[in-house]
Amino acid sequence: MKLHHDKHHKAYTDNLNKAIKDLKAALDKNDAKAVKDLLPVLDFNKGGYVNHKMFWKFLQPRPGRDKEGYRGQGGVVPDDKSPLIQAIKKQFESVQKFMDKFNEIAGKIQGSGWCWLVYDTKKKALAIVTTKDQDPVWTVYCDMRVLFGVDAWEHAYYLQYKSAKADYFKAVWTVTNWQEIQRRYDDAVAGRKWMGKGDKK
Ligand code: MN3
Repeated sequence: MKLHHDKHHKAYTDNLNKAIKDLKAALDKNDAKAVKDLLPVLDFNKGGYVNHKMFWKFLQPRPGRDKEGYRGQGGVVPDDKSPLIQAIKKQFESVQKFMDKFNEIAGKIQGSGWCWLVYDTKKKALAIVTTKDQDPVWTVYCDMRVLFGVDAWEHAYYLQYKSAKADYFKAVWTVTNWQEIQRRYDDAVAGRKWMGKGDKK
């Protein structure tokens, strides 16, 4: 996870900054071809940047102190008083069944992509959706607000889990930051806007 953050996330950030700089230069020079070539690069790295920025907030150390001395609320599911948990139970029967369904859908992603728990603002319901590569949810599903998501790129799990993708998805739930999902759910249901569509600063 640390390598994932330090190396891959830094690459998206650096590449995004470079693409913005190059695009500005190409626009200054009126170089239409360069602008056209840079737009997908910009999109990809922008998606990688925002998706990962959310992803780190979705994870937290477990309550017991870990190797590096961190302690958090990772994996601690809120109690039944939580409106989020009530919504999950209403729709998926139990938290476990929800997690199983999420892992099942995530496991079906072919190649690179992300699996997301979202709030459908039209249907006023939860949903599990996937996006490919680094596409952010709101560029594909404009009525959906992101509550939680898991990086299903191979670089997210190969170091620790090799090809055991299913084990990685299961392990994510042991460090999931449910408080963050709850906060996002409350904001989405109340219709409170976030900065930059998908993420709150
Ligand atoms: Mn990644």
